[in-house]
Amino acid sequence: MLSSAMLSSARADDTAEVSIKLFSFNPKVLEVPAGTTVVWTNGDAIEHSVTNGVPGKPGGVFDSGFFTEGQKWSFEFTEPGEYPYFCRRHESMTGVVKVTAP
Ligand SMILES: [Cu+2]
Repeated sequence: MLSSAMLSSARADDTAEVSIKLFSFNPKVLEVPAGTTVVWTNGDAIEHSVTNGVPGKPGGVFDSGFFTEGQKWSFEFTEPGEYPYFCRRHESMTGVVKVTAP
């Protein structure tokens, strides 16, 4: 049985989703408030990565490593700012997470 305290602590807006399909991140530009966990889901039958920075110049904030079809990887963004990212294996694949003040 759910108590009212449990209900009030459940925050459905704490996560945001990015799908990876046909060698692209969707949405390519995602804006979220600080404290949001972003979940990437790979819908391609090939490995991709979600790597902070720009191709050839990783930023070092996050790097998923390679993950494949049906797998998910998530990262919680706690600091406002702009976080570009790319796939290490397919450098035409780029995206941005824009984190605003909560
Ligand atoms: Cu890739």
